[in-house]
Amino acid sequence: MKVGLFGHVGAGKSTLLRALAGGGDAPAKGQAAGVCTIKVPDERVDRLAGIFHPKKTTHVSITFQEIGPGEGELLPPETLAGIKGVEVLAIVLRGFADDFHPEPPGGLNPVKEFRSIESELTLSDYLVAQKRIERMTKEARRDIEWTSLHKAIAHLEKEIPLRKVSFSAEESRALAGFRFGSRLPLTLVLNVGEGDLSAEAYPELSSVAADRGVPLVRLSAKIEEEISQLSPSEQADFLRELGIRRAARDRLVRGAFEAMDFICFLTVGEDEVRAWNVQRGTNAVSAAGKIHSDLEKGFIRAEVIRYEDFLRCGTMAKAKTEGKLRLEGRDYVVQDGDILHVRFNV
Ligand SMILES: Nc1nc2c(ncn2[C@@H]2O[C@H](COP(=O)(O)OP(=O)(O)OP(=O)(O)O)[C@@H](O)[C@H]2O)c(=O)[nH]1
Ligand SMILES: [Mg+2]
Repeated sequence: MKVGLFGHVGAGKSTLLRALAGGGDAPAKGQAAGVCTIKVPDERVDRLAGIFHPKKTTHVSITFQEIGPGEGELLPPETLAGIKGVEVLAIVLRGFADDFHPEPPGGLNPVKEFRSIESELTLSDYLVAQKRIERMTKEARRDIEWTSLHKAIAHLEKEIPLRKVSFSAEESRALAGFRFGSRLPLTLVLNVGEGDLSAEAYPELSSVAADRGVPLVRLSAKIEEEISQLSPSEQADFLRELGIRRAARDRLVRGAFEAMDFICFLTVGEDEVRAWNVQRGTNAVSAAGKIHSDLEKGFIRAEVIRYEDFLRCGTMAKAKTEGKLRLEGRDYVVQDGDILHVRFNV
């Protein structure tokens, strides 16, 4: 999964990226946009690896990429190009000020900042759709792309981001090539000052996030960067001292998962213990296809056991005698924490 860190100049994107990368060098101001790939922390994978001692253990991985800045009337082409390459946007909003970074004229206003970014994305999509419609009109094309674009532009005109519009599978396919920015799932990141970590600074932003149905992560990028440079045990102590329950990395990953509506299922064995991410509602046969196309083509059944049930039983054999190992068909909807073993025949 690829997450774009997007936001206004100086919101703290690079600082956050360094925190996610666990220290090290990230691009300085004005240099090429930085990227970092991290393993999604998952205790279930670690515990299963402890039981199966596999040759290989694989976590889900997420790539974070800095995109930006997004300031001004229109998004510059290089910013748009960055947005097109990601699956989720994490919008970093500035909520801190100190001696070196004084408040801008008019004061800090993360809600306003978010609204302006949202309308930039919507406007940019509007222009793309409009241009394409003009072209299609000249060519007298009236296909599914044409009707889908009209549906899109009717909402964009009212400044409704495409994220909020439900398109049929056919319409989605017709629009996929445009990679509209306002269609991307969002997570908001409020970068607060060190003193605002415990208090709920900018409560209005919580209402806006709830209203939009997008996750909101509150953090101090600067503190998180400092934490990321400590040893794991020091990190735990420091987090406890500051009253932070989880490091930014965990919370941002969660936010991205929530925005994408992703769940994780697991596969186990002597060769590999692995976590896989799929969209909630994915059926067993599509989940099998994520592992390997042969498993989808030759799918017979999936043996499924809940992670918790397996831990309680300790072995697959015991789980079977206790009736915890189920046989499921192609249409079974995979749940978060399912351990899957696909029976197939090709
Ligand atoms: N006090 C404080 N300063 C911060 C925090 N986060 C970032 N800064 C500072 O704000 C400045 C800008 O941060 P960056 O991370 O470079 O911001 P950016 O969003 O990458 O900025 P551009 O790449 O120029 O768009 C740096 O000097 C940071 O040290 C924070 O949580 N608290
Ligand atoms: Mg930067």
